[in-house]
Amino acid sequence: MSEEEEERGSYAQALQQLGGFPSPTPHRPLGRAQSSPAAVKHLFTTGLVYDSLMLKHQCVCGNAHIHPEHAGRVQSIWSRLQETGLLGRCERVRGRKASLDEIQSVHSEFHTLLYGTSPLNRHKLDHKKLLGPVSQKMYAVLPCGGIGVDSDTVWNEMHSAAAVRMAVGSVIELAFRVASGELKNGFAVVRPPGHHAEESTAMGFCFFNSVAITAKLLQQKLGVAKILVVDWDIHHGNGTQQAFYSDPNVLYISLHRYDDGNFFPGSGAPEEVGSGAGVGFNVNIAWTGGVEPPMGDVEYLTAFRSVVMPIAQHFSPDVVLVSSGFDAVEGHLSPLGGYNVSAKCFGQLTQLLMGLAGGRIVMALEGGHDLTAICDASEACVAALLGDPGASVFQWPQETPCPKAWASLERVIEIQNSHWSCLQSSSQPSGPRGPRGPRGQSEEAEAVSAMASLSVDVGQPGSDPDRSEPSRSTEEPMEEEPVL
Ligand code: Q9C
Ligand code: ZN
Repeated sequence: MSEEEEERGSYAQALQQLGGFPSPTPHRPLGRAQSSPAAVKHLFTTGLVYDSLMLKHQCVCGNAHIHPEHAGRVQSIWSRLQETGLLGRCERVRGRKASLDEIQSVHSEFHTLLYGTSPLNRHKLDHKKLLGPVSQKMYAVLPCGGIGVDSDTVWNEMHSAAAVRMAVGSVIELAFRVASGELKNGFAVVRPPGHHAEESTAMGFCFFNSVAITAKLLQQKLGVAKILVVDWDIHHGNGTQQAFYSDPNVLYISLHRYDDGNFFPGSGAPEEVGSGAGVGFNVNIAWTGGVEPPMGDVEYLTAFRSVVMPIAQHFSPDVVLVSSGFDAVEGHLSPLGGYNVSAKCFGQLTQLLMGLAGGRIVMALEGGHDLTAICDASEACVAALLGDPGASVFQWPQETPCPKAWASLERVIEIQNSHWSCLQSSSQPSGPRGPRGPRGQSEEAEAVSAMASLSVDVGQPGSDPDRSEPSRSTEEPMEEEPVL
């Protein structure tokens, strides 16, 4: 069977297995169960996907030290999940290479062919589509001796196409199984990352936008109505924002280091709220103010409490996709990071998101290169997905965010509260505001009221006929209690 035939076959099989959305009960993949009745037991648990084909995307210079997005990243994470016993408690999902058609749900045909084909399979394609040796036209020779779009975004003419398609297809497979109710949730250990990849641009380690492609296919093939994409990689996901900028059915919420546009990739201003029907469905929590002090757990948890969760609950998604970069985790220094979020905090953020969409959450690795940090964070997130309470039952932080974080949050609230009535106006004069935090309550009472503020005014799923539309501040009265 040719590669393309193989893909069509597995895709048809996937569609057959998945049926409609949402599935009322978890179900098993019929094809596989029929062909080997005594074999695998499929459990309604966390799915994990990983394939060693992704290891082959490597600069031909052979020096992993000068290319931080290297194969050891996913290898280390996979080993950690094995060693800790987490892998054994999960369902392993088989990855596959995304088809060129699937990739074109987000990317242009030329971009798809340029990065989705290798010299060995390119001859099978219509020659009118590719004009001459693309490598000479599109890639630069790098100082290291390899080739690539830039020193970050390296290309291996023999192996990269298969690897980047495997990364995309792995996220698709996992997400379809979660969206259809076959799996509880999932984590994709994939590389290269994708959230910087735009329709026709590869950049920042990224060629194909796995999460954006997956969201498009969930819409087109499974009819998923509302998708939330949370992007907590330290960099703004310019490609994902672009893919859904005018789409009110995909809410993109990114938390990223912005520094007034001076941090890579430079996009992600809080004023970028979407266009047309999509106005209000793009939320940029754009940290500004450098790294003195660095943003950390308190800042990220406060952002979730005051912005991410209220908007997400109001939106009431059917599926949550997480662009799960771990380069905000402590251990990543400027210029590739600079923040101090703990691995455990990402487990807590995962717990919070699991309260959305009936728990249908699929996380896909994006950036992060400190091996200890990305292993610790992946472990914390997978443990959370499995429902491990551990010592980490979720608790809101007692401290208050640093002044620069406070200012960044006030800015996004000020901009987004005309679209989301669940956001509190931060400029109203009632009560003490600012970095000293809310009211003068005891720590315990504060934690309780913070939890309560999350469940207030978000409505029950299905109870609000207008819930997927951003509301106008003029339509509803201001809230009396400050959220921050
Ligand atoms: N001279 C991810 O984390 N570095 N990508 C730019 C500019 C780009 C990070 C340096 C870092 C990209 C997925
Ligand atoms: Zn990043």
